[in-house]
Amino acid sequence: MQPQAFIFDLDGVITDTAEFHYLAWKQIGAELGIEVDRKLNERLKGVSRMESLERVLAAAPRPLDLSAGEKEQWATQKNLLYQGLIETIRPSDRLPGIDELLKSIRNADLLLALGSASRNAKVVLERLGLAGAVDYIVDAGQIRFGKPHPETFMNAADYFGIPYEACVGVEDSAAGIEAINAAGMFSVGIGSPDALREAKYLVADTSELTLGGILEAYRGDEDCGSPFRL
Ligand code: B16
Ligand code: MG
Repeated sequence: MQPQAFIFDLDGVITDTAEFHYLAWKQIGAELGIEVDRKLNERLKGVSRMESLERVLAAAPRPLDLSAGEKEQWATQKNLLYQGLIETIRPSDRLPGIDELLKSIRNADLLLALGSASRNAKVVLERLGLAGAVDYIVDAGQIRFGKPHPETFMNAADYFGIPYEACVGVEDSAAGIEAINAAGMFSVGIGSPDALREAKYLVADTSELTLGGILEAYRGDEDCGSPFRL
């Protein structure tokens, strides 16, 4: 089978907003007396704002007994910091290789969707000058179960009306790869084998992504059903 659609994550795949999320959580952590390091940050990638806050709070040296209202305030505070950081985003902030990959997907007449957990996804895509580049944007506000649940990716395939196994999902987070695999789609990971060991096809960074490479791996996965790694 040939894939019919690509579903891209945004943060850490199309642009490096993953770093901005990290900086914002690091600052919130500092205010709460919690160290947010890169190891903890790996576990915040791809998961919702509130779930990220819960994971940060779970790393506190002593339990912090915050009310639901206080948690809301910290999450809002983090989002304000994040929104300040993404104001500078412009088209030149698209990650290496992404323009070429999006163009190849278009030229091959395949469908394109954005499957991000971020409620800021639309704004970021607009600032990158890519709002018109995708056929569909999954609305994170409408998703009941965030990644690693497959709903985000299934939502895009259902919108297109195509089978899940005809979709390729592209992700930088362990939660996202788990979600793609759980949907029965072909998972492409960007990052380290340590963090993304479940990816069916793995590259170290976006500059290594090519449509030809992904299609070859997709067909190889169909033929032998075993994971393909670069
Ligand atoms: P927001 P993605 C995710 O985006 C981020 O990876 C994750 O760190 C963030 O907590 C989540 O979006 C929610 O973002 O606070 O902007 O709604 O990687 O799924 O594109
Ligand atoms: Mg991501």
